Amino acid sequence: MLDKVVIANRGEIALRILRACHALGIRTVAVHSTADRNLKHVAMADESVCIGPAPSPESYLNMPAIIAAAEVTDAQAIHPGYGFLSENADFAERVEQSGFIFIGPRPDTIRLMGDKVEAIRAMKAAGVPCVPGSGGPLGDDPATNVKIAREIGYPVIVKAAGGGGGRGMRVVHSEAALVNAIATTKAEAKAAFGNDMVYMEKFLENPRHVEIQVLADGQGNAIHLGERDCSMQRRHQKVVEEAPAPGITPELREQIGQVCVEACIRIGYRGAGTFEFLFENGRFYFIEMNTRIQVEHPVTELVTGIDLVREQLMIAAGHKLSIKQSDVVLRGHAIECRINAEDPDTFFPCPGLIQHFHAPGGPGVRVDSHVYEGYRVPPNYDSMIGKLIVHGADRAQAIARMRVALSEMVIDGIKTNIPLQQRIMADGGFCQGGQNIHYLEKRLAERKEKALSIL
Ligand code: MV4
Repeated sequence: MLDKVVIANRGEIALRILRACHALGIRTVAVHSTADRNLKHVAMADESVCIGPAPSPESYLNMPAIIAAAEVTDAQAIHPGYGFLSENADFAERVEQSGFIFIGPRPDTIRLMGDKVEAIRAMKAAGVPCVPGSGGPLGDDPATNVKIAREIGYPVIVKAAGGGGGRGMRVVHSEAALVNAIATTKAEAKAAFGNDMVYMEKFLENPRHVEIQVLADGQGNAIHLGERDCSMQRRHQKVVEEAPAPGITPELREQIGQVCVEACIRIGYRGAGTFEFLFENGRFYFIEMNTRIQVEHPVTELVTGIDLVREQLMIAAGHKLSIKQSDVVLRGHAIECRINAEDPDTFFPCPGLIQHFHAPGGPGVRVDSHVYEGYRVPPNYDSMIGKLIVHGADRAQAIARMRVALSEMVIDGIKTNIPLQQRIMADGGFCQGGQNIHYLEKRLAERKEKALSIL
């Protein structure tokens, strides 16, 4: 087993990684910015190293500082968590070149998935169903691009190869707007990602976001852990996630899951990974692959009973997968509400001092959070301060447990989105299940209209 791991992240995921390490008897090194000296996992880690000032580029994105921390503490491996350097192929490469284990896929795999055109090409070749599209980068000839769009059929979406997660894309509804839209998207992509390559897909108007979790050992073995529905989102930020996805039959799950497993084996995938799909009219369309542990991984853990971070550590230590596909049995239903330090109506971030904190509890309730009474949420980072995750025998019980848990949770001193989560758990459309990616934003827009008409 590994004997010492550097946790190259902060907040709840740093604490989550620390817990998985300690449960395996692995010692931990917390690396943190000057603003994060009081993080819970820093106090709990065997060792800690300050790697720079508050701004992320100088601390959590500072590759030499993180690798130096691994050197001075004589650690063996680096866990990048999510965000920050987690999907940076150059970082993974530098970690390996410095003689450490990067807890994640091989650098080449990260690089492949970071180029969305190449990722789609590889997945299509591996038999994964993709959105009808250009099947490669768009060239400079307007007539050719007009022809491609005609064949796909409007509306189409132009996406940056270097984008992902909703950055660098533009919907085009008519031929008149196409050539300009491609030029604008290319210019934006060049400025944002230093890469002006763009591609085209059929724009799916009302899809759900359904993703498949996989584990692979890079030694020829891979399994899938079913799906998560992440359609409840606002501005590409997920708000609520759940597993399983409402309405996905066991047959459909096994079919798409097996396709993902075969793709993992084909590309020699190693570690935890997520295949992101749009799901519309009963069909899956691959859009991107995430090569990291994801924020919403706990809903999969609760329905499968598998500790995903433990598995990441075991795979990084060189073990073969110990779980067979037939061992993976989904039980009940899990829901995660992201808890953000933000105004529940305006979504404006609200950092500050937490004066009172009470975590909910009871059967099937899990709180993944680093915050505590007296903790000051710094203004420098993402506003997510924790996740409330519940498990129930079925979706109705999970919702009931989430309502109780949200009502028990006390975070005083700062504004949080708990009131928003309570409204979602009371919403008829959410309770029905299976809403598409536009549902939450539509409901929020309606609510805003009503508030304005009163004033
Ligand atoms: C799409 C799409 C419709 N059709 N691609 C947004 C995030 C990025 N991962 C891909 N995204 C989308 N790609 C086609 N061909 C709609 C979205 C999209 C979306 C996807 C998942 C979750 C939320 C979303 C919100 C808006 C748009």
